[in-house]
Amino acid sequence: MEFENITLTKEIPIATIQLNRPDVLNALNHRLLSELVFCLEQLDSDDSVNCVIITGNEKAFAAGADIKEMAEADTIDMLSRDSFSAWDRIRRIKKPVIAAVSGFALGGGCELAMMCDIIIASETAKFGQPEINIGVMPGAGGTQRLTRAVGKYRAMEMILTGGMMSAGDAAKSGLVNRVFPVELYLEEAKRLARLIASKPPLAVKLAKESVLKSEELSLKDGLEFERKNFYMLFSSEDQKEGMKAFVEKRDPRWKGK
Ligand code: DAK
Repeated sequence: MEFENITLTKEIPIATIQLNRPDVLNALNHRLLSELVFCLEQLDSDDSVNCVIITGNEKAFAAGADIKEMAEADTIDMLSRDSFSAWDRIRRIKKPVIAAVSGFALGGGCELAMMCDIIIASETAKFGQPEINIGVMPGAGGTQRLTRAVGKYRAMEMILTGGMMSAGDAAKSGLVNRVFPVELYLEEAKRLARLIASKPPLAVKLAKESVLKSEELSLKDGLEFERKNFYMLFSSEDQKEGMKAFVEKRDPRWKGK
């Protein structure tokens, strides 16, 4: 697939996908989302890549779904476009994905960042769900993920007023892992990606899967799910290698098996 709206840079063992529609603040049109999903799925099955970053540019991570593309749509158009399948496929990516956010992360842009596993922000990042201002409401997880991240009261205010949250407040509220000056946020996201990429890939994937399950399962069911993934890793070569390396006081050599 030829990419028109994203760029992919591999710095093995990490890869960075840059959303690339700067003239419209990276508004997420159908084509961009298709390219993003295609690229993420390719990277998910690429053994040389262990961690992925999604980023935008300094001014915008993404200012939401492309309003011009949706403006004339009716319910049947929205249903038949089936654009939710792209979002569902992003949710199924097994490798860790870091959002490196600067500038606007609004509507679908905020929802995309929240679908990532870790959010690193620049000091200029602004998060919001402004759909209320254009006559709708969040549709790609905003009411659920924002509420889980920042709590009911902050999420309710943001979603009902369409107001934006600064990077600093997002970090205080638990929506953002860390905030850096704008010249450093992408490099810091890469540093974190390289650290995660240096860990045993199978354990990383199963740990990610287990953490995500905590959003869906009761504590009892989540603990059982975690236990099964934990047991499963004892049939991996990396478990033998990791524990042997510890005993032999040397660095482990991961195989991802
Ligand atoms: N869509 C299309 N174009 C956009 C855009 C957007 N979301 N956001 C900005 N642009 C375009 C502007 O139209 C302008 O284009 P030109 O007029 O130059 O051609 C250019 O980007 C620069 O924007 P501004 O001139 O407005 O720049 P400012 O710095 O003055 O303002 C702003 C920046 C971010 C405050 C403003 O652009 C703004 O309010 N943008 C809209 C933000 C917004 O309402 N976002 C939510 C969109 S609704 C779904 C899943 C998800 C969704 C929908 C369906 N399914 C699975 C079915 C999500 C919905 C949304 O995200």
